Amino acid sequence: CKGPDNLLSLSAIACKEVKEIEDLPKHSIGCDVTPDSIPTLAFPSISTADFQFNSEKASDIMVEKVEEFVKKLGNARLVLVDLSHGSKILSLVRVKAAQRNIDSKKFFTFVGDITQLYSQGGLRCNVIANAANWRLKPGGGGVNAAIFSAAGPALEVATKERAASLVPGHAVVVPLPSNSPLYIREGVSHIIHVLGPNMNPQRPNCLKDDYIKGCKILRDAYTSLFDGFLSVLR
Ligand code: AR6
Repeated sequence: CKGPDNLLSLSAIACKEVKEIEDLPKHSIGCDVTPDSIPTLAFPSISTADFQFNSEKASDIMVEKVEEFVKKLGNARLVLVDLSHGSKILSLVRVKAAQRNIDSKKFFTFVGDITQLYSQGGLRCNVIANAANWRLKPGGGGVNAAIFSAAGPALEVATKERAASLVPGHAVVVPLPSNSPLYIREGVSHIIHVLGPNMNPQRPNCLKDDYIKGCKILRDAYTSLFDGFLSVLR
């Protein structure tokens, strides 16, 4: 913190800020201080809102899969995103990731809209995941509606070129055309659509509380999502 006298108070303030950032707990919100160039996958919690999958079970599976994949990431990182500070899934995952000593530079949580991570949150993510529906159609609410709406018609066209539909437990990587607002504004180059298990009787392929099948499908969904991200890195 040494420097010319006239800069002393400024550098003291800067040092205090750095200290406060260093003091942030692991897996806390606001870890947006790392450089923009790090390849990053931002993903929502698959199946835990509209698809009504149990959050405790989902957080166990997510953290288990994150632990498996962080070893394969090189300098890349994974970020779990949700809209609110009160998010139950974010709290559960933070605790479980810390218990397993997962490197908080490689995996952390972030509060924000997944379609505005750079413009509103300062967090650059070149790949974002979508909790999709089996038809790979826009709308329907949740993160799917937000991503299709923010990406514009270019995403629907690009998605159709890659796949007509998705089976639960699978993901499809879609390169985002450079004229998409999400590419231009947020720097997103790929969307990975993932279809998780559904426990909501109002939605297709409901598993009717069969958590044996459901847990397997959710594991497969995260494997397929993270494999998709690794394929983008290659
Ligand atoms: N940014 C960040 N996180 C979000 C956003 C957003 N804009 N919107 C929702 N979340 P959901 P699912 C969080 O319901 O349970 C759709 O209708 C949300 O708080 O989007 O897999 C599709 O068409 C939750 O933590 O996905 C499918 O039919 C997480 O994203 C169905 O929902 C996932 O919530 C998929 O249901």
